[in-house]
Amino acid sequence: MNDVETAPWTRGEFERRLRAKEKYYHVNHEFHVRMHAGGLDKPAIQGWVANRFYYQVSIPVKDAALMSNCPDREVRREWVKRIVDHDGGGGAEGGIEAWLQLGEAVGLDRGDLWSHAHLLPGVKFAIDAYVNFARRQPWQVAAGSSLTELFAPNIHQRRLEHWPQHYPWISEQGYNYFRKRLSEARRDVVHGLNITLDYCRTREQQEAMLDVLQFKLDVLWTMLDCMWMAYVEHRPPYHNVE
Ligand code: AHQ
Repeated sequence: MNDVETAPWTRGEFERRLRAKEKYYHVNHEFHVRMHAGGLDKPAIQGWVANRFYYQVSIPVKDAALMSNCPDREVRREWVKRIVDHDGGGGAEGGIEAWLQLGEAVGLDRGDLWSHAHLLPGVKFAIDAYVNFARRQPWQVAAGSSLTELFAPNIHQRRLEHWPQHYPWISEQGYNYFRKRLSEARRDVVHGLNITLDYCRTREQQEAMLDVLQFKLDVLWTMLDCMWMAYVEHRPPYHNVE
């Protein structure tokens, strides 16, 4: 292979290629497109909130798994903020509590969420694959897999803009989580992107990290495929089995 095909990309070119994956972000999944256009009924919104709760409670476990592989105190002092953002602490209730309030805002009980009674098998498999990936991979690679959040502020903004007009039955308290993530996601990706750009020195590492980001994009997309089948097609697993 010639040098152009093996030389590492510049830092800027590598970041551009990471960001170019935005087109695969789950904001473009038909489930979200329909959600933001007001095309989902209440059970579908409730199903999404209940299934995403498993993602929300899995994130701090994923971040703790990453930290357990990270010997760098400076990185851990920054990365630990993600765990506190979700679990709460230091006087703050945290994102899991905010998501429970989103659950109540869409008409679910806290017990409905904590029991994971609505959790679809395929959603669980996709999220567990993400947590197990973070357990097994070098911490820098696991950090790179969080970079789907490069694209997250846009999706939180869309919910804040479109839900009130399309779903007036959702009470205002439900929006606190999305507002909270607007600033937290922006802070997190600065740290995660710098780790990723510093770590990927060779072309091989850079190309492997693009595949890692695609894996995480696939996790998010697959979650919504399962929810589409269950809540739009009304074909949840075993729907045709007596
Ligand atoms: O609420 C989200 C969140 O806390 C995180 C953490 C981060 C990670 O470590 O992978 N990713 C993420 C995401 C959150 N919300 C999703 C959404 O659509 O509301 C987006 C998701 C992500 O972009 O990975």
